[in-house]
Amino acid sequence: MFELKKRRKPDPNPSINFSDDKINVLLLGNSGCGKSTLINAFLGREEAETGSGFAVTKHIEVYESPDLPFRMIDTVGFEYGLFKQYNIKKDLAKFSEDSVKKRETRKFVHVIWYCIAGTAKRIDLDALDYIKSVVKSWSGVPVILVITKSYSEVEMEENKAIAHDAVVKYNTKHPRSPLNVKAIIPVVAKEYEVRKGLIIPPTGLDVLLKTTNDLAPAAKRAADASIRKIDLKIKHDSANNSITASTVASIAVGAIPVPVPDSTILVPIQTKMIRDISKTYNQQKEAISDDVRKYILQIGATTIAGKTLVKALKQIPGIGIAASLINAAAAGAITFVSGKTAQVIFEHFYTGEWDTSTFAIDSEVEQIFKDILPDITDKLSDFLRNAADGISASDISDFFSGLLKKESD
Ligand SMILES: Nc1nc2c(ncn2[C@@H]2O[C@H](COP(=O)(O)OP(=O)(O)OP(=O)(O)O)[C@@H](O)[C@H]2O)c(=O)[nH]1
Ligand SMILES: [Mg+2]
Repeated sequence: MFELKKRRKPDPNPSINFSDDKINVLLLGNSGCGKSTLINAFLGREEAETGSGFAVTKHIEVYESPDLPFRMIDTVGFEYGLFKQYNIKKDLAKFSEDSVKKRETRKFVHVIWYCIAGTAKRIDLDALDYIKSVVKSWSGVPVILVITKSYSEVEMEENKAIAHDAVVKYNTKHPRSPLNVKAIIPVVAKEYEVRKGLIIPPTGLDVLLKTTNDLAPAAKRAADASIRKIDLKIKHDSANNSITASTVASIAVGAIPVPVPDSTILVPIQTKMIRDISKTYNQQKEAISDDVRKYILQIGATTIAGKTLVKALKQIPGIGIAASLINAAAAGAITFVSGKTAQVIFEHFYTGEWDTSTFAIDSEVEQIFKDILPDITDKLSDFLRNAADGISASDISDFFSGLLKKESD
């Protein structure tokens, strides 16, 4: 929608960078499989609570140490019982959403360690599917299957084979959203006493560390790209909300019968809208934002003053709606197009695709406005032409908000 005629090359180095120096590993797995124990092993201290019996870890928690190249995010283990699972999903969704909205780089998920107890001999990869739907940055995030409590060498091989077969089966079943399993690594996080005099020492931690480290650069790039996409969608939707609210307000104002439709009555509404949009894209402090706003208001006012839009709408054959509603629709259209123009400009400034220092405000604002306007007036004309006689201002408002809903689907 709203394709601009003039295409510019995107900047290969977008200005937004989300990740910091460390990557974050999300640990998932059944309760009691040893996630927190594994974390303590890497930290070199007993920081995460561990234990037997009931589920021990109660909250999502981020652990780090200056000596480690990654942070570890401990989670509540899966348990049988849907209520608990629902809570995990909700908590993870919130955790992940905050990471993007609040730029909490400690919470971005770069790599997943999906832990399976070496004694389990079965593996439920569907649990990962379930998590996939809530972890925002998930799009091909690399997964390492960590087989914990791998005390027996015989079982170790057996478990690796079980895990391998499960992944192949899963990916055959889900060809469009395969799991990006990069390695299957058996570990013993803490020494294990089989019997007096027979102690299994920690193993596999070095392999897990190196494998995770090797994945870091690509994982970081992938996470950055997907987070950038999510961030932009949040901003785009928020700008759309400002546009809808202001369009609805303009329609209400435009429907008041006055002899001549006057653009000045729309100025306060549009000013606030454009300010809000510039703020959404963090552009409110940029000197250019004031000028962009002025030019948009000016071109909007000229369009109304020219009355070409009102005339065009009145000339729709067979249209039987009141003149005040035509004015309302025109007012809505101008505010809508003004908002979209602001959104296009500030969004491109935000992503770094357009450079503010070379942006020729006077000509470009007008060009973008004029690129968007015909598409909207065409759709509006179609809508009015097909509208029933009893159409009201709120139907016109619904038409405009419907355009934005279609866009986000
Ligand atoms: N000796 C030994 N014990 C382990 C190992 N891994 C886990 N355990 C034991 O298994 C039990 C459960 O471990 P936790 O680390 O608490 O398991 P968790 O996955 O964090 O469990 P939840 O927090 O309930 O999800 C504890 O008693 C641990 O001491 C290991 O490598 N060696
Ligand atoms: Mg735990």
